[in-house]
Amino acid sequence: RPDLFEAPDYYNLDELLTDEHKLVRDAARSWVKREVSPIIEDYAQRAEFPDQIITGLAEIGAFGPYIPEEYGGAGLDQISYGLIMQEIERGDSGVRSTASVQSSLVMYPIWKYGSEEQRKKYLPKLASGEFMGCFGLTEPNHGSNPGGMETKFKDMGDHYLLNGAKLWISNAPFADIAVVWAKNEEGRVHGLVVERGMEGFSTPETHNKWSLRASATGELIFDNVKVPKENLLPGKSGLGAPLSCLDSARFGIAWGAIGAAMDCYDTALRYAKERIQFDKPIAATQLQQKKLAEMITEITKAQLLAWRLGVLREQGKATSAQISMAKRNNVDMAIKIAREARQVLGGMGITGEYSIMRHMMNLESVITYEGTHDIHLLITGMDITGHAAFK
Ligand code: TGC
Ligand code: FAD
Repeated sequence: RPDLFEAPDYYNLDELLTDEHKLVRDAARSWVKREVSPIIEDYAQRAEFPDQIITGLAEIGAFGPYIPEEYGGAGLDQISYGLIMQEIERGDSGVRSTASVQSSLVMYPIWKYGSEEQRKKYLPKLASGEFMGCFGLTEPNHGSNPGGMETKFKDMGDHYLLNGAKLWISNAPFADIAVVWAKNEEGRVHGLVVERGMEGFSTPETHNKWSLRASATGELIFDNVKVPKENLLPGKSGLGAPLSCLDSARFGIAWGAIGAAMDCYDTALRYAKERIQFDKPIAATQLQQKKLAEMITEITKAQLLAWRLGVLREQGKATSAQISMAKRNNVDMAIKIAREARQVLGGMGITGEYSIMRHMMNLESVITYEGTHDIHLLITGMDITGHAAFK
């Protein structure tokens, strides 16, 4: 019942937002209510990505919210980007994944590290949804430790020869282009744009997911793929290049997770007020109030964290470790709220009649991708102690 959704704003955070922020957020919110919430459960049940929403995502500015307008982006600020992600993830984390990948992991590296020709060739089409992209960093043997990647390319004079494989790649099954991170003969990481149709490039879909079912996930296989030299991103090499893209995506996830938590809280609150047991609403019992009161407290703290991070990021002052803290905290907050909210609904909580169980399962991916819960803790640990415990 998406028409009933009201976003909690316990600390009057709206007062910290500009008119433009509210306009952008409200447009995304009403689009999600209209186009995503009514259909998403069905698509998740069928494990299918609803590709009819691509045009709408582009229209609400979800593809490249902060990419300059000259390249087709929406030219918005970081808080607007966060608010769009929040509203989309209120609908479904998988749909937000598609938008995160397109914006922060495909458009961002092309904008930041691409040549002017690459920007003009790809960005407007990615912003309009005419092209969809994916980002290949993770490999079968290298997830948390992407620096160990084995995918490699060789300079063949007039082209590069790419070999290797990427696993767990969002949007891979339908992507027109892939931003792929691979090592050259000296072992230096570079980004390459690989286009669908290049010989030796295939994208088999990953099936049997219990999480993020409305998002298409797959592999990227490179079997002697000839990549034109002009497809190498010339602006930056080294692991820092893909990791800086992750900063942008993790920032969006810190906001997105709030959307999923809001939807769970809102659903649980409404249900608790309506559900009568022992002749009174379960909302009148102390145990359910404890759950609901803790949910709104945690959502409010997460909102403040995200907002402040948005200000810092807009000023170019947010550190990677600050972004890690917000991603970790907010996703953990959301998954705990989803688990509690599901219990408030009793047996009804396990059905697809309500969105909570879907959010809960989706968040198992969100707490794992873009750096696991553990890795983000270790990033904070390294930041405050100076010791990298993951090495
Ligand atoms: P380390 O030696 O620490 O760093 C290598 C170079 O990178 C620099 N750097 C960063 N630069 C920009 N942003 C960051 N966040 C950075 N973190 C590190 C660093 O300064 C260094 O630069 P230089 O010039 O000295 O070479 O690297 P490490 O190999 O020890 O690894 C560090 C660690 C573990 C934190 C990193 O590898 C990591 O974050 N691992 C997690 C992997 C991960 O998050 N993968 C995500 C894959 S994409 C995805 O999941 C998409 S999900 C779909 C969706 O978004 O919806
Ligand atoms: P591993 O790295 O093998 O970790 C397994 C466990 O060990 C985790 O609990 C981890 O925290 C722990 N661990 C690892 N190292 C340490 C350590 N040093 N100390 C303590 N504990 C440790 N990747 C992409 O490149 N592009 C995508 O679009 C993308 N989309 C994804 C979509 C989905 C649905 C999923 C599930 C994943 C996606 N990923 C993507 C991959 C994702 O980023 C990785 O799954 C994630 O980085 C973790 O890697 P792993 O799965 O190999 O786990």
